[in-house]
Parts: sequence; structure tokens; C-alpha cells
Amino acid sequence: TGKEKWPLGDEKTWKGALRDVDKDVPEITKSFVNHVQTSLARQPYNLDTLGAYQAAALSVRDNLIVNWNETQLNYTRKAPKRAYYLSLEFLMGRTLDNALLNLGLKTQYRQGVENLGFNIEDILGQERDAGLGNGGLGRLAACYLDSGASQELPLWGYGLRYKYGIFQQLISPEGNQLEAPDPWLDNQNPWELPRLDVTYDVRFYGSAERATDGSKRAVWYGGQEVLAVAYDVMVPGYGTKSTNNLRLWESKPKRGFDLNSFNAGNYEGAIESSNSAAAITSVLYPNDHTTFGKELRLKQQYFWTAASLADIIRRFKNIGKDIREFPDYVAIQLNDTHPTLAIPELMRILVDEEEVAWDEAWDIVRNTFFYTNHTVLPEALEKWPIYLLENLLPRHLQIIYDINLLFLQAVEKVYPGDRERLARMSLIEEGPLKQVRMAHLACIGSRKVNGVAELHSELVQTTILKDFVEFEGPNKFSNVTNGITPRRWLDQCNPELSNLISKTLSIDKGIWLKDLSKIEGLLKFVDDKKFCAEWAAIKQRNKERLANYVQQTLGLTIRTDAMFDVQIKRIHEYKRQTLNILGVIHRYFTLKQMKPAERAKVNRKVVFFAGKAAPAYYIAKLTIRLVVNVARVINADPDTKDYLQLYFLPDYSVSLAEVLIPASDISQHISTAGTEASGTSNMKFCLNGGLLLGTVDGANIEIAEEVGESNVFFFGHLTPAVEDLRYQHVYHAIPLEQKCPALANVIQQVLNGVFGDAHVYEPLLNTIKESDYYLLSDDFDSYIAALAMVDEAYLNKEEWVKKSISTTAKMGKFSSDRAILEYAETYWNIEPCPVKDKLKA
Ligand code: B1N
Repeated sequence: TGKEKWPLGDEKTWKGALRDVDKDVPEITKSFVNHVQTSLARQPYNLDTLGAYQAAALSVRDNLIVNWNETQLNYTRKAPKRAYYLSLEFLMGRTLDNALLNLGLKTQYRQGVENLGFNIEDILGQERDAGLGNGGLGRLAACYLDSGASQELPLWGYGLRYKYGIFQQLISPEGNQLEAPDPWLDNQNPWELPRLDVTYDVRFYGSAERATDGSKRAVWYGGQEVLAVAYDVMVPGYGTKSTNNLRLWESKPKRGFDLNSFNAGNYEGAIESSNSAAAITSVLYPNDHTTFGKELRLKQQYFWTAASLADIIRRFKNIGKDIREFPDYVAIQLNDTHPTLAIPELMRILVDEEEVAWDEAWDIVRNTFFYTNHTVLPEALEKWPIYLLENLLPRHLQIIYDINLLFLQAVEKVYPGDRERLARMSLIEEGPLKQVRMAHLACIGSRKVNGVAELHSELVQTTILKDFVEFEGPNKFSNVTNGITPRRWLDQCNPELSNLISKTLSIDKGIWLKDLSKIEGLLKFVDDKKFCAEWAAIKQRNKERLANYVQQTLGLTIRTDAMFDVQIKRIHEYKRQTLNILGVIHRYFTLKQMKPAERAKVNRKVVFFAGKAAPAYYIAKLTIRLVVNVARVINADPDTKDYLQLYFLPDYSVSLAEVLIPASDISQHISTAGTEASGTSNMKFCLNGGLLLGTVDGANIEIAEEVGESNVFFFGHLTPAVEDLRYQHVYHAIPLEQKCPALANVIQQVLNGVFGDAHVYEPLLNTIKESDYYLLSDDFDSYIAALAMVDEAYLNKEEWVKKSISTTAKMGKFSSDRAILEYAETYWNIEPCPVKDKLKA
């Protein structure tokens, strides 16, 4: 545009801030205008919303830096034991709104930018998501950082600074997922501080030569070195000065990276290999729950763990303690097996460089690391081919062999002659492709091993690590149920509900957002008519906010006088989006067969799907295509479109979740029992007063324990039945028409071409007709029955609102503050290390 009248907003304010003379202009305004002029070098009178976002972000960042410096200085002075969260993924989403909330500056900035002619919501909307993760595992890491800082714990995160985050998802006219790169750093990232002075050399390839003195030492030499450069992201705590650090590594060629080719006149060759150094942190791998055995992924894992450990050790050495005291000052949490190479890497440093004896080094290692498992799905368990390790990390492979030998000798002592047990427990899987089992290495190299919900932790101990529980004793294994930060997932995404809660409880949100158990007080108000009406009105406005978003971004009109039914998560067979879409088709045909008068009594419903499929996951992509094409037919059918609408919202992200979750009446968490380790969006929906339709799986179970089974819609077979049902599918298969006629009929309609190109869906539908590994045919009838119960319950609006309130009220357990304190107290043995406020001191 650019042709409107400038300046926007109040001319006197602008001028006062520009000249820096007007005492009445608040600091915030001055700082904002100062950044416009200096950091952005822009004309203040001609600023667009993106520029306003950048100026606001830089101004808020100034506040963060002050707190961050004080916090880090305080840690250095007090030298407390510290914890480090190693995660290959941090799904941070947007930062500005969260920083404003945590700093307590939201109201001032809202006013400040308004005076300059901007709207804070528009400004916040300019920020790109930091999408450095795939899904739940990466978002969990982000919630834990928020809670760590809020609880004033000396906790840092370590990860990779991917140049491209999770791909952008586009949907073609046929309904196919297309992937586009996510150049999230293109507009510059005000939230990171490049630390060009904090660098480490990371070696790859080369040779390892064992010592000849009979010790376990070796020298690793040759190969090629890559430079790791630190970028620091400030992580503010809520209502505290404590501002922790997330350190992300970028890979760069070392100076003279390939001098040989260069000197030989091979300029192109030299540049190419320097590109290969930069390639390490260029892109996030977009698969979850599958491993590909790609060398570049292994390089990422080693590059990140080596740089992080070198940094941690340097910091430890600065306090001047003996290396044997390392575990008294350092705890390292391994977020899944991705950072497991840290175990042989610490052994290498201790044995080869610090000259610590092997057994002593192993004790240090086993007192330093803690391992969290996030899945028991076999295809997700990491295994690295020996030939890759041998080439890329020859010394680490030697160390892994040595660890394995000593470990198996110890097992053999307890179970003499039990060859099968030794083969099962070995770090090495034998066979045509020899591989290292990373979960076994993570387990034996750690002090504690945990799963992420009660059922999942039980399954870890009785299935994949059963032998290890028997050998090491049960005390090493336990559970820490996941959590979510109520700051982002209630106050930020649902400000109206947050205000209503504060008002109703007469408790400042500064208190209950940090002690979420306090919201249980809402139970006293479930019979308060006025409160219930306000509660319902807020849900309604959140639906309208979502409808507006869809209108603006997709140009689609959604009716808001309907139940909103939402399933948003990665697309995966085990999560059973297919069950949901086949259920929608079933509802469509049921509606279609009704007489108009009968139909008019049915609940109106809008069904939302969102989620990305791994680019190479063919079946998951077909699921998306089916949803899109079913939507096309249903939404255009004049008989039914007033009663049932269906949408696939493209490019699911943290920011989209923040709009969808507060608008949901019912959300679906319908994985085959025993497959979803925890799930965390289930907690987010319930915290926002959305009810849950789910299987008896993951954290659904603990949610139901808290909110009461009458407030959760459960269906489907239970975990102990699953194995047997799968066996039946293979050995006593019953034709689908007999076993589940309703499902057979729905599938037949798709194959008849009701939703277009039938043959396209055959491979997807065959997964159900054939082995049906995820048990759709076993759970379909009870799923449909559960949906009917949801409809029935929703018809009684008053009761529904009571359920909604009672659900939110009982979600205190699922705050990530509770979870992080469990890790801090029972695993890491770290304590809060608060920054003294100078004003109060
Ligand atoms: O971790 C979440 C859980 O809430 C979910 O139930 C669980 O599915 C998720 C390989 C994974 N498990 N495993 C992964 C991610 C990336 C990858 O490359 C595996 N993600 C989960 C938090 O505990």
C-alpha cells in the first residue's frame, strides 16, 4: 500500500519518541522507535507490520538479554549442579508473545504499539514459527525449557540450528501433500545471539589406533574436522528474572577445510567439500517414528553431541573440580536415543584425553546420563549399521565394542550359559546387516531410564527393555508422565478463558499459572449459571476465531453453530486417522439415508483434520488425499452439508494448534492401544475445556483418572488384547464383511468411487482388508458407538459445559512444571538457583 497517511497512530507520540525529549513517552515506545531507526535503518513514518514486528522483537529482546546475562552470571558465581537437555528437536513455535507474557510486558506493549498505529495481534502474526521439530517429542522439549526457566532451574537445552525446519505442507488440487522448504531464518531471527567466539572442532572419519601399553586408550587421528558454532536462544521463565539458554549448533567448514584440493587447483572441489560441512545442520529430518540409516543423520547426531559435550566439559572445568566429580555438577538428559553417541563420546574424552581408567570412566558416564524413551514401536527404535560407524566414527565403534564385551561378561556371570539372553541383550544385532542397538546402549550407559506415561513406562519395562530390568533391577526404571506449559497452552492461546479463570477463582494468574493444581477451585462453580454461560460463550468465540482464520487463509466458510471435532497430529497408521475418516464417511451415509425431519434432530458437526505426513510415507499421504476428497464431496452435498462439514487444514504447526485447540468441543486420540507413548495434545485440549474421545492408551488413561471416566469417551480394545488380535488376523482371519459389516460397507463405497479415483485408495484400504495391523476392524464398531455417545452428551448443552469445566479443573497434574520438577528432584538432583532481584536485595 504505502500511500496511506503517515505516520500511522499518534503523530505526537512518534515525534516525541524520535527526538527522545518528550518525558511523557514511555520507555517502550522510545526503544521501539530507536530500533526502527537504528537496528532496522528504516523510516519510522513508513513502517509496515513486518517492520513493526522486528522492532518490537528487538526491543523485547533487550529486556531478555539483561535477564539472561544476570542469570548466567549467577550460575557461574554459584556453580550449582546443572542439567542439560539434549534434544535433536525443539519445536518452539513463535517467541514474541511468550516473551511478553513471561516478562509481564504484554499490556504495556499492546498500548505502546497502538499509540504508534499498530495492533499487537497483527504484529504477533508476522512472526514465523521456529519449527525445529516434527511433533510431540520436539514440542515436549520446548515445554520443558519453559518450565525449567519458570522454576528457576539451572537447565540448558542443546540442539541443532537447522537452516530449514519442518517442511511447509501444501495440498495439491488432487489432495496430495506437497513439501516446500521452510527457510525460517530468511527474515533474520531476532531471538538468537550468534556466539562466533564459542566454537569447537568436530572430527569425522580418520583412524583409531589402540595403545600398546595394555590400557584401553587409543588415538583418533586424521579424517576431517568441521567447526561447530554456537547460537544462543534466550528462554525466559514466567514471572521470574531467570532466563535460561538454548544453545543450538551450526556447522561450518573450518578455515582451510579442504586446503589440499584448493592447492591442487581444484577450487570447485574445495568449495564442494566445504558445502558438505555446512550440510550437516542444513535440514531437520522430517520423519518421526522411522529410521533411515542415512549417514548425514548420523553426522548430525555426532556433531551435536560432540559439540555439546565439549561445551559442558569446558564449563565444568572452569569451576576447577576434579573430573571424577563430574556427575556431582552435571546431569544430562537424553531425549530419546538420538543423542546416545554422547555415551561413547564421554568415554572417549575420559579415557583417551583425561586418562581416566576405563572402569572409573564408565562409572562417571553411568552417573551422568539419563535416558527417556518415547516410543516402543519397533520401526522407530534406532539401530546404526556397523559399517557406517566404522567409517565415520572408528574410535566410537571400538568403545562400543569394549562396553559390550564387559557388559556381556557381567550378564554371563548372572546367567551362565544363557546364549539367547546374551544375543537379545547385546549392543550389537547380528545378521546380514550388523547394527548397534542404540536403546540398549542408552539404557546401560544411564543412571535412570524412563517412559513418558504410566502405561508406556510399564510397556518399556515389560517389552523392549525387559531383560535389562531383570538384570539391573527395577529401581533404575520409572515413569515421568509428560506435561505441557499452561503459559502457552492456556494463557496465550486462550486469553479469555484465562481471564475468566482468574476472575472466578479470585487468584492472580501469576499464581495459578505456576501452580496449576489451583484451577481445581473451578469445580465449586460448575452449578453457577452465569459462570457456565460465560464459559460456553468463550468456547463459541474461539470457534469464531478459528472460522475467521480459515476464512482468511483458505477462503472457506465454516459454520460455527456446530460441534467442533478435531484430530491434529502427525499422520501415522498407528494414530489411526483412517479410522476417523472412515467414521466420517459412515456418518455421511447415515445422514444421507435419513428423512429430512429426522436429520434436523442430529447434532451439527464440523470435523477438522490437520497434520503432516513424512514425505516418503506413502500410506499416510493417501490418508490425507482421502480426507481431502471426502471433504470435497461431503461439503458440497446439499442433503447433508448443514449437518456435517469436513476440513483438512494444511501446514499444521504450533501456531495453528494455538488457534485450533481452544475451539474444540471434542478431540480424537484414537491410537491402537499400547502404541501412543503419551500424547501431549490430549492434555492441551482438556486444559482448554475440550473433551476427549480416545482409546485406553498413553496419557489418555491418566487424564481419565484425573477428570473422571464419565468425562472421557473411551472405546476400543485394551493393550493386553492387542497381541492376540493381531495373531488372529494372521492365523484365523475372518472376512471383513462378516467381522465388521459397517466398516466393510464404508470401504466398499470408497472402492466404488463415491469420492473419486477409487483405485488410488486401494493400497490404503488394503492395509485394513489384509493384515489390519492397527486393528481398525476390531475397534470400528465401538468407535461408532462412542461417537454416538458424544452426540448424545452434546445434545444436553448444560451438562456438556459442566463436563468441560470439570475437565479443565482437574488438569493440574499435566503442567510441565510438575514434570520438570520430577526430573529435577528425583533424577538430576538439581535445585532452583534464583537470581536475586537487585531492587529487592
Ligand atoms: O513423543 C511424545 C509422546 O507424547 C508421543 O506419544 C510420542 O509418539 C512422541 C523418532 C520420535 N516418540 N518418538 C518420537 C520423533 C522423532 C524421531 O526421529 C521418534 N516421537 C515420539 C513426547 O513424549
